[in-house]
Amino acid sequence: MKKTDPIIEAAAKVVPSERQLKWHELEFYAFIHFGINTFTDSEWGSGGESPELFNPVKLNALQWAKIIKAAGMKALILTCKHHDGFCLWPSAYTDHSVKSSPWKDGNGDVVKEAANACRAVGIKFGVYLSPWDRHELSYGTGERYNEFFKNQLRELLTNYGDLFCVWFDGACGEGKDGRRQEYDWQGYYALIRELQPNAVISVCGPDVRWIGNESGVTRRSEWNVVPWYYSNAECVAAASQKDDLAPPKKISSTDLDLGSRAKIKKGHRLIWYPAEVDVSLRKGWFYHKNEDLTVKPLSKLADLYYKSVGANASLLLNLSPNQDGLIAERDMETLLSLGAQLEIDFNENLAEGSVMTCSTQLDGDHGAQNVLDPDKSKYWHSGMDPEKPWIEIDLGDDYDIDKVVLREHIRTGQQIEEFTLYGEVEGKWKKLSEGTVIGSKRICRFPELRVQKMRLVIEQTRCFAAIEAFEAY
Ligand code: FUL
Repeated sequence: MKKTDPIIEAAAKVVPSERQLKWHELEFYAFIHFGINTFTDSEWGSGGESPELFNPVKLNALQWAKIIKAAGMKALILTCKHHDGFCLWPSAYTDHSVKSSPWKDGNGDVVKEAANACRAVGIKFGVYLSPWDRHELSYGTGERYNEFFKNQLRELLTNYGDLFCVWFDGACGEGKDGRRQEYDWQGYYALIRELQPNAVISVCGPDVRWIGNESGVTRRSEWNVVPWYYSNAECVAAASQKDDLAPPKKISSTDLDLGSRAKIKKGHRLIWYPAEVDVSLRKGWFYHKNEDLTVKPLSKLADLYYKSVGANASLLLNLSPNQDGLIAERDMETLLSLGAQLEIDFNENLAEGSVMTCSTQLDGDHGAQNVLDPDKSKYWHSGMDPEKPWIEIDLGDDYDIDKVVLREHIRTGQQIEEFTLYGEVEGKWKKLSEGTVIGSKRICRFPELRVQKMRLVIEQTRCFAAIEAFEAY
């Protein structure tokens, strides 16, 4: 039996928390950027905007939720407060909110409407709360602002039902001579764990990692297991857009290699810190009429989906309701066509009912047939330190296939470092696809081929191979 390096062995033992496992299952969900910026035609408000401007007369959160669901997304994260400090809920700690606006005579609550709409259609709800607040006078005072921020956070954590996510943005454009606020991250996290223990804390938080750009680009290998310091990378309030004055940092979410053997060999403590791709349907995050023509076409969206969800990263697609409080026609049509396209793409799993074999297995309970069982606790396990183990599928007949979906059993960690997928053509194995990590989900796409048998070879793994699902389309 070959001896595995102790550091690699340690990496192979890092596993996700229950809340992260639940988050992995969501795969594709929506951001909504909506607020005072929607009414001032800007992306970053100054904090000096009048709440009088906020009046989305036709606001219909049910329209948002229904479109999100029809597009194939499973949750929504709402910008409850962006950098301008305007709150979409009637916070008791500031007047800079919906309660000072003409909308519903100051009696409205967008957060409540959005949370209820999500519940009504059966998707999850999460909150975005910008730590950087350009309106709040106590910003920059240290403890006083931290108390204010925790009070607002508590309102969101207690009044809107179960949250699946709290999204903290690292952006801060105060500049060199601006106010400097030291955030009490640990205090924020403790409050979230206490009041919403199932919610992941994303970006400036320990559970979900920012992909490192806002254009939907993923790395060749998105590792879930990375050195711990990446969970701090965004917390320095200096890492996002428009932040030209920030000093270059040594550790960055944009690093190309986060978790390869070479990276983790340095022996730093390792954590489960999976990636999320945040990208907007339009050019900007907020609605601007003059960006109506920038709505991404279906082909681009499908590509984004395959390159994120299909490459072990979740996709957080941003929508921008307009001044009426509605998702505009063009955006809606594109989203509905995306939902329809995904349904067609994954309409019938041709692997169902097939026969699986394998080169090696841990024991009688971990055979290859398990990968066809929808029960997530059943998986193929190769046994320890295997030499290029494989599983093979016999579809029982010839089928035209152009996609194979693979899932590692991540409950037992992320193990696979390299794989090749073959199809049998006229008695010979032809390479269909190859890649590095599989992780939570890998979608292999290749030119359509008529095949009956396919073989997945695990070329390199950390300690063993554990595959939970093999699907063919
Ligand atoms: C960035 C912000 O500055 C943008 O306005 C937007 O909210 C994006 C999701 O994150 O850091």
